[in-house]
Amino acid sequence: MTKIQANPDKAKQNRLVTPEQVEQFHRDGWCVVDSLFSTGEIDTIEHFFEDFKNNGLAAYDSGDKFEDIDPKKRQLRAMHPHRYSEKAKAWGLHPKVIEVLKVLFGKPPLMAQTMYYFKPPGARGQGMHQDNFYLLAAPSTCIAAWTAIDEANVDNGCLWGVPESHSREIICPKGIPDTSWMNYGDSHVRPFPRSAKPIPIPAPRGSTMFFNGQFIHGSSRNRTKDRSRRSFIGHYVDANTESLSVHYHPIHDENGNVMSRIAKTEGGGPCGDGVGGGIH
Ligand SMILES: O=C(O)CCC(=O)C(=O)O
Repeated sequence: MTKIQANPDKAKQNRLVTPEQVEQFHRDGWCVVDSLFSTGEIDTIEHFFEDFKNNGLAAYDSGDKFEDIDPKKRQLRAMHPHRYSEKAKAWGLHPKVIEVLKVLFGKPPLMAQTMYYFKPPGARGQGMHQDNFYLLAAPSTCIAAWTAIDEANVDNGCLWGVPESHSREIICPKGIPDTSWMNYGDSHVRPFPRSAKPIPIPAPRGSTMFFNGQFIHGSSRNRTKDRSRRSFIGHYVDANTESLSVHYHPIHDENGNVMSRIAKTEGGGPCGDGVGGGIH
């Protein structure tokens, strides 16, 4: 795998992300950037998805409808909403998010996926994983831009991540999955490395967390009785990407054009067929 290279000159020229945030991204695997979306845009996204959940589309996990999913058992999330709505596509390609991704990748980004997590009170967490186990972007990796629609903290199920884990290769699963909440085994990261210590990463409403596709992360259960933990997420690859899992095509450039030259990986990548490369 080609690692994402830090480019200090590009970082200095940019006003949306500080050199310290860029340094943290390259050192720890993530950084949180405030206010790329305006308050009005966050309100609009929130209202859009409150309507979206009532539109009867089979746009959720496994092609199910919103009402088919029990959030205590499965992730309640719209999958690829940009394929259904030009508005969701425009939020995925938000110029300020694209600008920050250019600095972090050091190259123009391409959009491979969007998601919207509803995570209502009581909803389960998500096991620890590395995104590029699923996306299989090659020769480099992907970056996630995860925007908090509600303030996210330990109580309502914020993200947790393992500092510096992005310098690892993709971990291939061994043994039997453990399916308890925020377990370290219901994903591909098993056995969970003893040296890896996840920390909570709280995020204010409207802030965007960027993280590397090798970064080990997951999220905790929403333990509140009255607060959702909603988030809008985009996954991106860089313009030099040669191949990507078939599940993430079509891929869009920053102007929304489809990039058809990128090969579709049908198998499971480094962990073998039937293991990696699925929908994430
Ligand atoms: O928002 C969450 O709970 C998990 C999101 C996630 O794992 C991702 O975007 O890769």
